[in-house]
Amino acid sequence: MSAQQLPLLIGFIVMALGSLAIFAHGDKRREFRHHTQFHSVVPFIAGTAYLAMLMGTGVFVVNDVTIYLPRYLDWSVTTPILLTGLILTGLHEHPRHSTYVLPAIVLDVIMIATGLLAALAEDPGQKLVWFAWSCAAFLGVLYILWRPVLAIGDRLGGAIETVYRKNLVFLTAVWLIYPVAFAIGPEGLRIIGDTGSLWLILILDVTAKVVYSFLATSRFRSLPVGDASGAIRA
Ligand code: RET
Repeated sequence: MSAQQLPLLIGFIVMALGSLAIFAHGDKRREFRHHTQFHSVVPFIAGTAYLAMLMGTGVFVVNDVTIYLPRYLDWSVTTPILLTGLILTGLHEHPRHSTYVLPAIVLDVIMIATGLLAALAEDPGQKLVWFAWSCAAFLGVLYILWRPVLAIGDRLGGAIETVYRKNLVFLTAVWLIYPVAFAIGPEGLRIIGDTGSLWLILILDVTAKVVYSFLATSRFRSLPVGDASGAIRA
């Protein structure tokens, strides 16, 4: 097994087991069970991507840099799921406010797609443009989470708002490290090499997907039925 394959194998195993653990432990009450479903599929998707990368499917070299295509495909599906779960929590499941979900997903998918373009771009100037564009889309996502959704959630109040705030802080803190990891990695300034970058992204992915999802779904267990007022009224 090569040095690159070990973090990929660990990623596959941790994601597969994490998916099962989240499904087994998450809240099963009617009002909250969709969060358990959302969050347990996230590591399942990531496990699929890690399996593909472990076998070398969709892994290719461009301009001396190894590009892991399954990683970007994974992120473009899992990050919208994570955002949808978080935004629904912040909006207390109110269908009236769910219009915030789509713009957040669009910005998020642009962030991942232009991140892939930044990785693929050979010209340093073009690479910088795509990196900056990806960061701009990311700021848009953070704006939606921290301004309108937080304001609506605060107005609606209740214990579910505390869950939103805790999940929001955790998600923001972890997601902010991704652009830094990209910038210092082989696709960017090449301060760390391919293997180091795989380990760093493994730690981030396990934290953002398994640890976050486990905590996020566990937090619903402490909520009384009826707290997601929008779901009950709808
Ligand atoms: C990229 C490219 C450079 C600029 C930015 C990026 C942001 C990536 C993020 C990824 C989050 C991934 C998660 C995966 C787990 O499900 C694409 C590295 C801003 C925020 C949370």
